[in-house]
Amino acid sequence: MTIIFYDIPSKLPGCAWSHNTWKTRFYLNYRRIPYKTEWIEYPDIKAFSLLHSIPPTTILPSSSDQEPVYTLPAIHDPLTGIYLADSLAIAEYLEEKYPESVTGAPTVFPNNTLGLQKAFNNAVDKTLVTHRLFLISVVNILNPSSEEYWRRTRTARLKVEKLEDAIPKGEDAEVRWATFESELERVAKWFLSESQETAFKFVMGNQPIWADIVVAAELIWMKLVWGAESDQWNEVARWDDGKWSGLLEAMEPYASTDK
Ligand SMILES: N[C@@H](CCC(=O)N[C@@H](CS)C(=O)NCC(=O)O)C(=O)O
Repeated sequence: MTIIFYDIPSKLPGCAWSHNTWKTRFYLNYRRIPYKTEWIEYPDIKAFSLLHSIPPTTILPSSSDQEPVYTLPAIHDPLTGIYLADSLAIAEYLEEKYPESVTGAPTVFPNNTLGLQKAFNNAVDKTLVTHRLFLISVVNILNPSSEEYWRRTRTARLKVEKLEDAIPKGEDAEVRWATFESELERVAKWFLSESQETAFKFVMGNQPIWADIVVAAELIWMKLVWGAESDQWNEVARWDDGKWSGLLEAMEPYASTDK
C-alpha cells in the first residue's frame, strides 16, 4: 500500500511548506504509512478536485467571490480507490484503514480523544491568526503559477491593492506581534507544563497526538517561510521557555520529505 499524497510545491529544497499539508506529512511519517508525494500548483487544485469528485473543504464568507475553496492536502488510496481532502478527514480515514496493527505506529487519537482533539484543532485555528499577515512573504517561495494565483486571490481577500500593503508595519506591526506572542502563550498552556513532565514536549506526554501535529505544522510553516536564521523565527523559538523550538525538534524525526 502506497498512499498518494497531494501537496503544493515551493522553491524550497524539500518543496513542502504549507501548514495544512504539513499536518498530513507529519501524520504519514509518524504513522509510518508509505506514501508518494505528487505536487499540484495552486491554480490546478480546483480542476484536480473536480476530476476526482473531491468536494471543497472551505467556504470563505468574507471573500469577494464567496466561492467554496478546493484545497490540499488531499490523498488517494489505490487500495480502496478513494480520493479525500481535508487534513483531519484524511487522518480519520487513515486511522481506520491503517491502524497500529497494520503500520506498527500508534494512533494519534488515543483513548477516544478524537472529539476533544477536533476541539483543540479548532481552537488552535481560531487562536493563531495574527501571524498570518507576517507570513505574506510566503508568496516569494512559490513557483510562478502559484505565486500569481496567490497574489490575485489574497489581494482580493485582504482587500488591498498590492499584497505587500497588507504586511503590518510600524506601530501596527508591534501591536500585532505582541498579540501573536500572547496567542502562542495561550496555546502553550494547553500542553503539559515543564513541572508536570520535564522530559516531554507533547500535549499528552511522550508521544505526539493530532494536537501536536497541528501546532508543529504551524511552527514548521513559520520556520520555513521566515527562515531558520530569521529574527522572527528566533524570537518565536525563545518564547514560552523554548517550547516551540522544542516541539519542532521533537517532531523532527517525522519531518522528512520524499523530495
Ligand atoms: N481545512 C483544510 C484547509 C486546507 C487549506 O486551506 N489548504 C490551502 C493550502 S494551505 C489550499 O489548498 N488553498 C487553496 C486556495 O486557496 O485556493 C485542511 O485542514 O486540509
